[in-house]
Parts: sequence; C-alpha cells; structure tokens
Amino acid sequence: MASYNMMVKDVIKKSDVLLEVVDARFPDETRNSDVERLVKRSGKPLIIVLNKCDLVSKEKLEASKSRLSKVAPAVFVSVKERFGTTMLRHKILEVANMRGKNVLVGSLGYPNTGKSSVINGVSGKTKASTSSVSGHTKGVQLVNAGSKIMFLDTPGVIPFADNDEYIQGLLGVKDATHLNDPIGVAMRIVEKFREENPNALEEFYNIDIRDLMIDEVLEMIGLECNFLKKKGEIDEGRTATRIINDWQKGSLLT
Ligand SMILES: Nc1nc2c(ncn2[C@@H]2O[C@H](COP(=O)(O)OP(=O)(O)OP(=O)(O)O)[C@@H](O)[C@H]2O)c(=O)[nH]1
Ligand SMILES: [Mg+2]
Repeated sequence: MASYNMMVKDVIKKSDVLLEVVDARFPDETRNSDVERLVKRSGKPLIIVLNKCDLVSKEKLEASKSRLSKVAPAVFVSVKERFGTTMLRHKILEVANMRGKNVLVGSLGYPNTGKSSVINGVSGKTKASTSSVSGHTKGVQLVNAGSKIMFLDTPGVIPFADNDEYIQGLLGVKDATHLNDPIGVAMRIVEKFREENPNALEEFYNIDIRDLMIDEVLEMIGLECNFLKKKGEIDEGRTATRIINDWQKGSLLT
C-alpha cells in the first residue's frame, strides 16, 4: 500500500497530464477514488480513458461517457480495433495546453485495463510491453510516443480490498480457478447482466431469465450447458467457471 501510494504520487508529480485507464465494460468499478483525489489535489488535468470499447454496446458507452464527463474529460478507446487513439492524442495536447513543448503523460489504473496497450495505440508502435496476464508491467517505464508526447507507463498496483474478488474476476486479474468463491463472482456477473442487458445473457446461453432468481439463472445456464453431476443435479462450480471464462475471454458482452 505504501509503495503504491508513493509510486502514484511520484508519477503525478512528474507528469503534466494524467490518464486514468478504466475498462469500458465496468467503468464505475475500475475507477479509483484515491487516484482521482490525488490528481485533483495536484491541480493537473485528468483524462478518463474508457478502453476495450470493442467489448461494449454503443448505448452503454454513451451512458458511461455522459456520467463520467462530469468528473473529467472521457475518451473512448479500443486499442484492439484501433479506435479513439488519435482522439486521445488530441485531447492530451489540448488539456496540457503546453504550446508545442513536450508533454509527459502518466498512465494509471487497475491491472489489465490496458494501460500499456493504450500507450502503444497512441504511439502507433509497440513500445510498451503488454500481456493478458495481469501484473505485467514492472516498475515505471518512460515511453516516447513521438510528436511531443512521452508516457510514464505504470504497473497496475492499485491494491484490491478484501471484498473485491468480483472486480478481480471482472478484470481477469484472477481466472476462475484462482478465485476463492467462483460461484459468488459468477452470480455477480449474472446480476450485472440482469440489470444492464438481460437479452445479451439470454441470447448467449439460449435461456429465458424473466422472473428467475440469480441462483436459478445459474442453474438454467448449467442445464443448458449440460453440466450435470452423477446424481443429475447441476454442477454449479463448473457452470460458474464457464460464465467467468466466457466473460474474461470477451465472448459474453454487456
Ligand atoms: N478486447 C480488447 N482487449 C484489449 C484492449 N486493450 C488491451 N486489451 C487486452 O488487455 C490485456 C491487458 O493489456 P495491457 O496493456 O498489458 O494492460 P495493462 O493495464 O498495461 O496491464 P498491467 O501492466 O499488467 O497492469 C491484454 O490481453 C490486451 O490484449 C482493447 O481495446 N480491447
Ligand atoms: Mg502494463
């Protein structure tokens, strides 16, 4: 915790502009109030980058953008589909307002949100190393993105609270086999879909979830996937693993 705080404070101190990279599928859960408070206190400009937009519907993106724009300028990016990075570059230069001088941009956020990928997207080249395994970037790295922009790529070391297993599952920081309570995490994912986009869940698993309790939805999915134990009851653990895997692979989209 102490080293994380020191790293974040140091990056904020050195940078002219800060990016908070969040996962567009669940921006609220991947924003960090400590980071936002520290940036605000510094008086430096903050841009919220909603990355992985390719995994989210246009309606959801618009709703997130109008909500987040009240906090800071929000830019949609999909590094995968090469979308939004030119816009981000312009936004960085605009908020920095440094009249042709080099701008140093600190990139902060939870593990695996795509901090290094966003830097590569803006650079137009693979300059920062990325990986599907979270905790990839070690230490703060200086990356020259060309055309007046330099980045500080940081490790996603924001600590998770003990009860944040759900966010770790959502972010893919832990796969289903490493979660203590995969059934609980899968139920939260189902709940999220039921609130935001029940049709997507219904179509993906070919089920009808109207009037069902969350645990009944899990059972329906297990039944549809034919995940049965010897005595015929539904294998909830296997069903939960399937749901978490489908989410983490990006097959199941809100
Ligand atoms: N679908 C999709 N996946 C992406 C996108 N950007 C990054 N990813 C994937 O997300 C994973 C993490 O990307 P990184 O750039 O290494 O993330 P990071 O935030 O730097 O991660 P750490 O350094 O471990 O904190 C990789 O598997 C990327 O391929 C995107 O726009 N869309
Ligand atoms: Mg990284």
